[in-house]
Amino acid sequence: MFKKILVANRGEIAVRIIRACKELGIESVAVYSTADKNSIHTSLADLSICIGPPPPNKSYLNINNIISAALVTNCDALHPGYGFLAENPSFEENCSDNDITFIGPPSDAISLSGNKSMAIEVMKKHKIPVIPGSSGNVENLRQALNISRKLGYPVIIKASFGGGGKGMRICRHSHDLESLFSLAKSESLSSFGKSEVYIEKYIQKPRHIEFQIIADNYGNISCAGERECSIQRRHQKLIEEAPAARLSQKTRRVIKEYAVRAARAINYKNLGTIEFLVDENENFYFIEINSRIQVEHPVTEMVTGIDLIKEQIKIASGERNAFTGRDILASGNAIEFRINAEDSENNFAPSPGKITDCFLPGGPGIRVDTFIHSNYIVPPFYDSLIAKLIVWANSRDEAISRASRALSEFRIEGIKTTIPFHKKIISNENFKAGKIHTHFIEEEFAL
Ligand code: MV4
Repeated sequence: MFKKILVANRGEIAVRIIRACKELGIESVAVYSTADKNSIHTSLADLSICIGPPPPNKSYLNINNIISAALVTNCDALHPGYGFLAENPSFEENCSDNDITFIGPPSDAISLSGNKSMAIEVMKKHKIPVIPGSSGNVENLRQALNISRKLGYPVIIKASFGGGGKGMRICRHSHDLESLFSLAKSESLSSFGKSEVYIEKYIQKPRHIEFQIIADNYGNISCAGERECSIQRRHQKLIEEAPAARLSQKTRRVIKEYAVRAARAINYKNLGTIEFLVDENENFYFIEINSRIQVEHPVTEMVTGIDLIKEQIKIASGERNAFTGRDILASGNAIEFRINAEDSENNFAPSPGKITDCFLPGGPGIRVDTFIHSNYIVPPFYDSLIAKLIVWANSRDEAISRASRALSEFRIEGIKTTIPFHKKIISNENFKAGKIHTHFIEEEFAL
């Protein structure tokens, strides 16, 4: 097992990883930008090192500074968390060149996951259902028109190296294709440095359901069930739950098998997520792979009892998948609410600043993953996620009542948060009935 892990992240996920290290008896090293000098992750870790000034490019994205911090502190492993460098294949290579074990998949699996059109082609070869579309990238407008005519409109143009909805355009009529095709390409180029795009048939109001994979270095692959992630606004997830509401046991079992097959197809290692779109008739389609631990991992932890961060660390150190040959069962329902420092009454504008007073909910079935406290100053430089409220209960109805109780206990003064918006969502009748899909927020709240 590792002796010392460098935690290459900040905020709640840095705290989460440090907690797992402590429970495993592993020393942890925090890194911080000058904006985070007094952030709680620096004091929870055994050691902390400054890696630069506030802008992410100069600190949490600075590979040289982070590798140097790991080397001077004699770390034998590094956990990237999510965001920042977590899905950068060169970062993994840089770690391994310096004999630091990257806690995550090898660089080739990270690269393939990042190349969405190529990942889809690999899945097609392995008979995993994908959305009808271009086979690979679409090179020019003539090709785009041909493919779209064959698929039938509406179609969706997607950035091959994209994410977060950037470089994505829905096209409803052939006469819009020329402008939308070039818009998608130029947005891809400016956002990701690569202009490649591919085209798929557009699925109306799908659900976004993702499956958690646990894969060791010896080909033992398990699936820890699914997370329903459809409640999103402008490609930012707001609420996630496990298990998915209104998904038949049969479909769940079938997709689980495909998720394991998908991980096997790309020789995946460590933890990862296979994302699917599911339509009204429970037709399902592979869309992409996430080669990192995800923000929403706690809902899986709450229903399975597995500590996913500890599993990542154990697998990276060479241990075998502890769940080989066992069916991982989900018990009860868990729902996660992302508490962002944003003003949901004002177009979700960022709301950094001083938290003058703070009280976290507790009691049965409540978990709060956070780094905030009274008098903490939320810096303006980073992601607006400041806390995750995760509720667990025996049923979805009970989880929603519990969430309502916990959200009303939650007190964060001095800045605006998404808590009031969460209260509105959970009192919505369609949400309560589990009638959710990726366009739920815009339909129900005109956002
Ligand atoms: C789609 C889709 C419909 N049809 N693909 C969004 C994030 C990215 N990972 C995949 N996404 C989607 N892919 C096909 N073929 C719908 C989405 C989608 C979406 C699209 C437009 C506006 C908001 C959306 C929210 C969630 C998912």
